[in-house]
Amino acid sequence: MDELVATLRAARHVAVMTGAGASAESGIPTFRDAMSGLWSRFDALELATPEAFARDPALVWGWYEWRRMMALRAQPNAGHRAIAAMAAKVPRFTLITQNVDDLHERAGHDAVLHLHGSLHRPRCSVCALPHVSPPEIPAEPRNGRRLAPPACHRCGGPVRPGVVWFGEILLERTLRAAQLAAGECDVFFSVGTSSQVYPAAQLPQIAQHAGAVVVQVNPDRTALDDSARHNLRGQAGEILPRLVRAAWGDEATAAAS
Ligand code: BJW
Ligand code: ZN
Repeated sequence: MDELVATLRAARHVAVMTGAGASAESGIPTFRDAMSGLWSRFDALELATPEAFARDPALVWGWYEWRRMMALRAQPNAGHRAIAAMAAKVPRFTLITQNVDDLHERAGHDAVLHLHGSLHRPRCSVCALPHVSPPEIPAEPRNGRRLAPPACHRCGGPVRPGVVWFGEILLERTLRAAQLAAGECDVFFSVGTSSQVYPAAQLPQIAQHAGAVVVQVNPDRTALDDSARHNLRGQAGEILPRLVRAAWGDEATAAAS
């Protein structure tokens, strides 16, 4: 920890990339443990594809509505708040997430690079018109229910979740900005991701090749273990507040809570 604390205090640009593990302590299941209750008969990786939506839109839309309701009811956790506290302490900070919830924004970030899109920006699957629904009170998540997607207000096509599925291209300007930050930062954190999905999994490699110190926060081993300079083994909500306190003192985390 001492070496890392000194590196962090001297850093001019810190980049953090989060994955599903960062939201796990807010009660949102990780992607690879994702299916609980009635959804456990499905494979999450098979629902997150354009082919699944084309085959059975109500199945896929129902699953995403279940997850959207869970995300609306969840609150940012100590890990999200520690990342916000770190952002306030370093001269330049870039936050990249693979997550489709808005818990980083609700912890205080206004410029999050959402590599895989958002649960809260549905659009027409035919003409791409953003779909605006009336304000709502988040309902009890409906586990395992099929639900017909709404129809587009312009062309009547089925509305789809505003996320990036397997085989789809990431938004170019978002990916570019993330790659640029990875290549320019002094310290790159990979938090709560299994590092299996590309091109996100390339970002710590870009950072390392450009000379940054790569830090991983994860209770389990991942594909990144061998190349990360520091493997902080544990939950993001415990490790990150401890690290921020060690680097900048108690008031740094108090300001973010
Ligand atoms: C904790 C914790 C706690 C628990 N604290 N940690 C190059 C090589 C090989 C294949 C490809 C390649 N380039 C592209 C591909 C194909 C594909 C891909 O990567 N496949 C791999 C599986 C091999 N990629 C794509 O298709 C991408 N598109 C693309 O590249 O276009 C060009 C192209 C297309 C086709 C061929 C070639 C090029 C798009 C990828 C989109 C991924 N989309 C999803 C769904 C998003 C919407 C949704 O949420 O439903 O994104 S899939 C899913 O995985 C989701 C996640 O964001 C993503 C990553 O998952 P993550 O975050 O790592 O979650 P988990 O569950 O895997 O891990 C959680 C971790 O947390 C674990 O390690 C726990 O231990 C840890 N944890 N509690 C800290 N408290
Ligand atoms: Zn349309």
